[in-house]
Amino acid sequence: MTVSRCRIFRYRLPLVAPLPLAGRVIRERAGILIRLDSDTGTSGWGDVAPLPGFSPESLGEAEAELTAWAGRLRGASLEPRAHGLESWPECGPAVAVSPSVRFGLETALASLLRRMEDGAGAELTCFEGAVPVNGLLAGSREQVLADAGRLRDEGCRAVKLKVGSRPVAEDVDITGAVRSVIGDGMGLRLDANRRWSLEQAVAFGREMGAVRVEYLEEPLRDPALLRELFDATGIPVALDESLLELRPDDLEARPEVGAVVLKPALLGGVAVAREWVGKALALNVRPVVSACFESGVGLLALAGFAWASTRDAVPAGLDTYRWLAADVVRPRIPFRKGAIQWSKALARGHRIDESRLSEIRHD
Ligand code: OSB
Ligand code: MG
Repeated sequence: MTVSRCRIFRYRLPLVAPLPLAGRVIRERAGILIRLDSDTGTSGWGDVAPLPGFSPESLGEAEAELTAWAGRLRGASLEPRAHGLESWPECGPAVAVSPSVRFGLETALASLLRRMEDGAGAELTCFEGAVPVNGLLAGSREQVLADAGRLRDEGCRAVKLKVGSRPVAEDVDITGAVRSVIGDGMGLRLDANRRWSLEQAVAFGREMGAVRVEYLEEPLRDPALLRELFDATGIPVALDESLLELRPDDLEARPEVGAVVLKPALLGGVAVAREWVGKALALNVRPVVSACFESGVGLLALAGFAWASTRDAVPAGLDTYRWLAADVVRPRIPFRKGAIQWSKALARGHRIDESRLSEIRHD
């Protein structure tokens, strides 16, 4: 079987509220869908959406790369049971690919191959499972506490609160308030996006006293001090931004690391993220598969990857989908009981909404 066509479409999705990200504010989510068609009449969709402030590549750069790939992929042969781009002779490691582009190409290929094996049916990626979602808490105190209550009532198993942008004493207070709202039964994760000095983080940990948290994600401006923070507070840390400077083997001999936050669109695709999952599980570190505000196409790929990685054992960072006021998948992907449940039967009821797409012509 060969790739008969590779089409590229731009999308722009409104957000439910302006989203503060790495010192800027985005008001809509722009990205690209790629559609690979096989000569046997099956297609696979992939999502390429560099995140401003986080991705090294811009959307324009990703688009230029994809246009080049579209030409290269036409006529490429497909090996049904192969995994990832590496197994495609035309697309080996020698070809430079930006992280978001690799994620989109790999997932489009994986969904195409999966559908060829399953016998088409639905248009979207099929996996069978229910992936628990880590509810994301950001914004004002009122907003955070209201969302925490709602997520608890929905049956969510874990929430992640953004900290580090208020004075430490206020973060201590709001963390305790969230714990009171969610009770003892839910995981509480904190993400400081490297805003604290060691002194601030130690003060936070000490003032928190008995309030239990699962981990503190990227607490420090200087990540070289994470071990010192752990020794002073006993709170495990999660690595997110730091992973871009590390290799999976670097997780060895890091007792302070309790979790790794894996965003395939930033790390350089699913194959790379899979290596992190393997190493993390071997070391008893929790792999938390997470999103970067992808559309429903990317979200389903991430949910499928999370399911393949840890089944329902680790709530995944997929609540970013809630920020999208519209989607390219119609109807929207449902969240039920704090989880993304998906199956071949459900997938058949969903379609790509082409009215949301504008095709980029290339030759
Ligand atoms: O700081 O972890 C972050 C999404 C995009 C960019 C950065 C981050 C995030 C998330 C994803 O928080 C959601 C999650 O991890 O639960
Ligand atoms: Mg983070």
